Amino acid sequence: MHLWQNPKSLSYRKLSSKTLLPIMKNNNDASGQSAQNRLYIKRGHVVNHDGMQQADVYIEDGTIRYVGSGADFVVPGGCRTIDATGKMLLPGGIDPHTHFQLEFGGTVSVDDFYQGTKAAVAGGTTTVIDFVIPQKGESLLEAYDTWRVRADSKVVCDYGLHVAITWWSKSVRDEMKILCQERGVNSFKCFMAYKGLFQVTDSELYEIFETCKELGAVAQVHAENGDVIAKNVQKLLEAGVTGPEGHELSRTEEVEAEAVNRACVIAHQTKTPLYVTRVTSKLAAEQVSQARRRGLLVYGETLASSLGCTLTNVKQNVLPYYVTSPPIRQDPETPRHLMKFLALDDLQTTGSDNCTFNKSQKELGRNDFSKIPNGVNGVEDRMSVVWEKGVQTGLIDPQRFVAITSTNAAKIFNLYPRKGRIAVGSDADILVWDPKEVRTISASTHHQACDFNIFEGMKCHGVPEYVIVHGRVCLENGVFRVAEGQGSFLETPVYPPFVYDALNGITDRNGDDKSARNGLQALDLNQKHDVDIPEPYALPEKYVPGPALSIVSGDSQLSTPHSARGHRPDGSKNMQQSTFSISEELDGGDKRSCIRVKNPPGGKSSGFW
Ligand code: URQ
Ligand code: ZN
Repeated sequence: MHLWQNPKSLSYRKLSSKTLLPIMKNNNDASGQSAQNRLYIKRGHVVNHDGMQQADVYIEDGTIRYVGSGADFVVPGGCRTIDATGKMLLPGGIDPHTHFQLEFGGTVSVDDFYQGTKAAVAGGTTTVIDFVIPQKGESLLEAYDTWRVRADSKVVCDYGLHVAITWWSKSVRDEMKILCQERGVNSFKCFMAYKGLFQVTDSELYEIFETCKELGAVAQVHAENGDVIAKNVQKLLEAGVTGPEGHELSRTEEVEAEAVNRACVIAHQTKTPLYVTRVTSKLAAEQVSQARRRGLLVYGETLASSLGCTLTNVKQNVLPYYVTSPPIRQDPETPRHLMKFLALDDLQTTGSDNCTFNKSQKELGRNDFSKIPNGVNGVEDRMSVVWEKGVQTGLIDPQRFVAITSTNAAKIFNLYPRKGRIAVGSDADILVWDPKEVRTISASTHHQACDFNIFEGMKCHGVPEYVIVHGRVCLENGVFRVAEGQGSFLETPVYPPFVYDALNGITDRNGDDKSARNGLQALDLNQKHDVDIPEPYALPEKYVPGPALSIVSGDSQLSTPHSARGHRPDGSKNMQQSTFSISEELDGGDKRSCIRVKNPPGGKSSGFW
């Protein structure tokens, strides 16, 4: 039995490759929140990646049980109600790229799994995917156990794990198979940089990608040319350039773009779906765009740091605090270009790569920029930064915001529709989002553990008024209610349909045409001064509830909506019909654990029957 597999944590049931929905531990945990297991959010503007609808949402035992106009729903007793009039309801953010408590550069990143996930929740992110990074020569399974022990007792929201492949051998290949088939891992990252530390060769990349394809896993890359960087660092230091400006000089945009293209070619040669992490420059984003447009199955991620910052006006004395790889760029146009690539679906996801170090730790590179620990904050700031740079500028609408901050990551890493959607049967990870509220980002108020914030002073529209995690109100008007360990490890099953169906030329699970550009603006990438950018999206003035939202299609594992039962076929309301919810086991069992009858026409219910 592994370190973390004590009875308290999780009972793993073998995941069939068909199982879409990760298995979660029950919700009656230590946080004391299970008493409040019913929540009704009324009159909100529900936004999913593929539609917006004014509707009420009912949550019970951490799962969404009803989405609809409310006309056919009687709020059960003991239920808390939140009035979301004038606010949006968004799926909780999913950050596919964090590094909590990472040993790196001779030190350890200061956000651990408690502080880091607490900061995530504070900013509206309710699921994170962190990286197991074994040292060269270290067993992947042992490294995985180490991360589980660090995380399971601390996380305040659900989390998954990618695994980095920092060296290559038959034993690594064998352990990848175990990780996929028995540990709930479905993605592996290769570093093309950090020569001598994490970097692998092209032929190793080729074989690792082949193994990912055989396992139904997603191959990821950190794309920079590590050999060129090593030479540049040596040359800069020898020329006496030891300050932090040497970091970006040693790894310019073309050093990133070359590696992105090389990774796309190797993935195409091995017919492996590829996820390019943290694209930071226009040149690199163009490589992803061109690869996708020539039919390669490549997904691109960019970061809050690249969307919200440039080095243009950063003073020399604070430059070390902005050191991350690939670098935050000099070009002031970069944030807008990257947001346009997201608007055009040339890039699909936004992450944070939250790997925070305090100023004192960054001083380790005082006399040699290559010794500055790489990494910056972002896990708490991402949602507001993306809203400000995307929706507030008119480049994307709220649906696209949901896609790039939540749904696309859920689909690529096979957490959808349990995560990344507001629909019956999905986890109740929901934000009551105020698009008009403005907040100023600052290290003096953030929840990240670091003593510096790269977005210091940035004003952002778009603030979570409530953050609901598994049906628990964890953040309410700035007041936090979280408990260490209330989150769970999320198994990410192999063969994500969104990826592997597409690889086999099938449209994705929802029947969306892979090339569908729903909700996207038709922007001209090269037009310098966009003249026809629409006004920023604004909520309709009048509240006109629409019909119930479409239920997640085709998955019998999700509970059926009661509203369908509240009316006769001719649509008239059946007044004899009691209003009830079915608490069905979401793992697809056809048994009904209970039918709760609430306030039937004859009076109070006795509870279950
Ligand atoms: O490179 C990574 O992803 C890790 C080591 C975090 N640091 C960074 O600069 N991105
Ligand atoms: Zn990273």
